[in-house]
Amino acid sequence: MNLGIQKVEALDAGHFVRVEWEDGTESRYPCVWLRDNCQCPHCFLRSAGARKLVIKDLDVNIVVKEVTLPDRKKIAITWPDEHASEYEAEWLKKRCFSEEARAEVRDDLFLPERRYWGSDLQLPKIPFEEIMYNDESMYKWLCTLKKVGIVLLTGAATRQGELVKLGHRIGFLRLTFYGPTWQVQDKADANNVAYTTGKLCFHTDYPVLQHPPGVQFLHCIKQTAVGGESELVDGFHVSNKLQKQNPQAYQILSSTDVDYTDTGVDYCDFAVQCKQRIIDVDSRGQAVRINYNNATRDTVFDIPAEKVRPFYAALKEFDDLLNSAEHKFTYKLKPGDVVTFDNWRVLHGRQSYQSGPEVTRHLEGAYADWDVVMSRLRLLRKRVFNRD
Ligand code: OGA
Ligand code: NM2
Ligand code: ZN
Ligand code: ZN
Repeated sequence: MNLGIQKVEALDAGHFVRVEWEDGTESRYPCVWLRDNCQCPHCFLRSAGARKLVIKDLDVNIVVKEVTLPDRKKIAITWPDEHASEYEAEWLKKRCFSEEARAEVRDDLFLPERRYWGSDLQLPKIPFEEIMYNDESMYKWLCTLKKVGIVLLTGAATRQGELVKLGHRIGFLRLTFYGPTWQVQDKADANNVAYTTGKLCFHTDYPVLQHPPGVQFLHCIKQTAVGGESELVDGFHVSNKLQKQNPQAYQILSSTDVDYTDTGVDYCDFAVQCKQRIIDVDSRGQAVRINYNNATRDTVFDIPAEKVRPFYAALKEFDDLLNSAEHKFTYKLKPGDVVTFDNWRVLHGRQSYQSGPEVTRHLEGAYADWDVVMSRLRLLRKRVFNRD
């Protein structure tokens, strides 16, 4: 849809430019924004797609001297200092300031659509091989990961190193103190509760990091005969429920700074500390990240004593909802399965299993950042479907 422009004029004593499109609709652009976004080589470095103009040189009260329509595909502006700018119709259209146009661009850039689920989850599955060789499958994987929060990749080789390949396919993995990838198995003197045969209650990984990993991969290399089942729950769905059922608990969990701690040696030695809200919300109060790992929640608790019991009561309400049969999805990983999930949204756990002299269960794990995953998704959309 390459809509042309039929008319352009200055409004508001030159503080706005009004564009009338060929279909009769209009867009209004503040002049300070137009001047700031001049696309000429003096103001903009095309090779980097980045602004050269600095704020010091921007007059926030600037008005246009003249605006013209050289042809239906662009407008031209002359500024009071005779600087000349041109803006293409398509470029302007995408940057229209109307509520609807901004919502459309926002949705396109960040894919905020969520499909909530409970125990009825139809676990999305894609063969691991397809992801490695087919861009369309890769795109579908990442879109589903964003929308549903979980995708199972099936049929991977049952050896270490497959997640490194997956990481190369996306771009790169997130290195943490537990290494570029990490081995989930029963270990002597475990430096993390995950490296035992014990039950893991619902948690998100690594809330002790200021920017917890956005995406987690768990590759099943070996699975034990009895126990070791995986559990999953949609943390955003449950947060919404909590907000409705118990607004006070939601308020406490979304505002209380909880201390997390993790000390030990792995990739290198570490002594990590962080404060996180268990339910992180955006400016509109919508949950955008769950930060909850009961194992690494610190004994230090930096809140006034009288707020402590109400906090625990709120946490128990949330934990009960997470564990309700209606919300919990249970399955058992098979060797060759790679579960990929949104670690900011989906809480995961595992049932305990028998310990013994032999390693009977082995997962290789890795993390990626949402920035890297979303970047790959946008590039795939552009290359595979020729759209941006
Ligand atoms: C972990 C974890 C799940 C499992 O290592 O953080 O949650 O099934 N593991 O062992
Ligand atoms: N592991 C699995 O928050 C956490 O401690 C998550 C991280 C050890 C890499 C566990
Ligand atoms: Zn310029
Ligand atoms: Zn975990």
